[in-house]
Amino acid sequence: MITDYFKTDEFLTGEQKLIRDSVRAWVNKNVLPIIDEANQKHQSPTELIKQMGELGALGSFIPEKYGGSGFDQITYGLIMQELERGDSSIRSTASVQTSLVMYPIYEFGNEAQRNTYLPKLASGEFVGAFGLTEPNHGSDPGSMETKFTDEGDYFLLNGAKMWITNAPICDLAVVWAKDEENKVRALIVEKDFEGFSRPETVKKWSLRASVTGELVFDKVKVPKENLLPNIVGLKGPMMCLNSARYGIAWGVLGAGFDCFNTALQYSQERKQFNKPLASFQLTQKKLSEMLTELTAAQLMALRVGQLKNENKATPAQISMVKRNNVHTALKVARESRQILGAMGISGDFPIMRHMMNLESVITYEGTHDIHLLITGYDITGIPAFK
Ligand code: TGC
Ligand code: FAD
Repeated sequence: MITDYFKTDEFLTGEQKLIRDSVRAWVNKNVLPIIDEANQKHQSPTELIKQMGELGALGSFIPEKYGGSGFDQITYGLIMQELERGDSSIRSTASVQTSLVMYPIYEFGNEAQRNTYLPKLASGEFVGAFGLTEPNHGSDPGSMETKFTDEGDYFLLNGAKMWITNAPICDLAVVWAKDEENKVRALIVEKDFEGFSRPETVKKWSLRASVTGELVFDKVKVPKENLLPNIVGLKGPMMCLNSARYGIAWGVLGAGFDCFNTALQYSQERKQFNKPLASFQLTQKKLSEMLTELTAAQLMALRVGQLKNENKATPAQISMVKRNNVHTALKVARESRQILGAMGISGDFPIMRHMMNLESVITYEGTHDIHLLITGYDITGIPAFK
C-alpha cells in the first residue's frame, strides 16, 4: 500500500502519527466491515457517532476545557483523512460537528453557550447541524430569506434550510438567519422547539450512509440566549466554512488513496492476455498519474495545515486546496474504477462508493466553480460572482 510517496510523515510529530494511526485502526475495525451495506441500504450508522466522540474525532481542535481534544490543525486534517478513507459520510458527520457546529459556538458564543453545548457535542451525546443553504440560495448564501424578528421575550424564526447534513437526527442546529436590519446572525435551534421540523431528503445516490434533510422553521420561538452574540454578517458562516473546507482537503486524500491502492492491488493480481493488468503501459500511465496528483494534493494539504497552525492560511488558499484535492480524488476514483473493469462497480470494492460520495463533496462547502472564482477574485481583485 502506498500512502506517502514523498515521505510527508517526516513532517509529522509522534503524537500526530499516533492519533492518525489510532483513527485508522478504528476505521478498519468499525467502519470498513459495515459501510458497504449501510450505503447499499441508504442507512446511516449513527451508532458510530458516540464512538467518534470517545476517539477524540469530534471537536478535535476545540480546547479540552470544553470537552474537545485540543489538537492542532494538522491532526484535525489527519483525522478527517482517516475517516474519509472509511467513507465520506463518516467524515461529513465529524466535520459538520467540529467545524460547523462546535467551532461557531466556541468562536462566536458566550461562556454559558460553550459550557451548555460543547461537551455534549464533543462526546457525541448531541448531534449538531449547520443551516446555511436554502431552497433558493446555495452558492449565494448572502441572499438568504430565513429571518427572525425580536418579539420582546424571544425571537420568532421563519424560513427553511435545505440539503442539511444530519438535519433529521440533530439535537440542535446552528442556523444562519437575517435579523430585522437584514444582518446575518446565528441562532442555536434545539430539536424540541415548537414549529421546528426536519424532514429527510431521500433517494440520494451519493453519501447514502449520511442522513441529509431540511430544517423548517414555522414561527419558531427561539430564546434570546440562543443568539450567538459575537458575530454579525456573512463572514460568520464563511469563517466556519474555512475550517470545514480545510478538513475536506485532507479528508478526500483518504478516499483518493483508498481508490488508488485498491486499483494498484487489483492490477497486480488480475491477469488478461496472460499478463497482470499492471504490466500494460496504459495501466501504468493511469497509476503513475494518479499517484503524482495525490502526492501533490497531500503536499498542498500539509502546507495549508502548517499555515493554519500559524493562523496564516487565507480563505483563498483554503478554497484552492479544497477544489484541487476534491477534483484530484474524484479523478482518481474514476480512473481506478476503469482499472477494475466490471468489478469497479461492485460493492465488494470501495471505489464506486467513494466516487459517488465525492460527487457531493465537489458540490458542498462551495462548488468546484465557486472556488475557482474565489481564486480568480484573489488574484485579480475583481469578484466575478455577480
Ligand atoms: P462577499 O461580499 O464576497 O463576502 C461577504 C462577507 O463575507 C466575508 N467573506 C469571508 N470571510 C471569511 N472567510 C471567507 N472565506 C469569506 N468569504 C467572504 C467577506 O469579507 C465579507 O465580509 P464583510 O465584513 O466585508 O461583510 O460575499 P458574496 O455574497 O459575494 O458571496 C461570495 C461567497 C464567497 C460567499 C460565495 O462565493 C461562496 O463561498 N459560496 C459558497 C457557499 C457555500 O460554500 N456553502 C456551503 C454551505 S455548508 C455545506 O455545504 C456543508 S456540507 C457539510 C458536510 O456534510 O461535510
Ligand atoms: P447552485 O448554487 O444552484 O449552483 C448550481 C450550479 O451553478 C453549480 O455548478 C455552481 O457552481 C453554478 N454557479 C452558481 N453561481 C455561479 C456563479 N456566480 N458563477 C458561475 N457558476 C455559478 N449546506 C448547508 O448549509 N449545510 C449542510 O450541512 C449541507 N450539507 C450538504 C450535504 C449534501 C449531501 C449536499 C449535496 C449539499 C449540502 N449542503 C449543505 C448544500 C451545499 O453547500 C450546496 O449544495 C452548495 O453550496 C451549492 O448550492 P446549490 O446546490 O444550491 O447549487
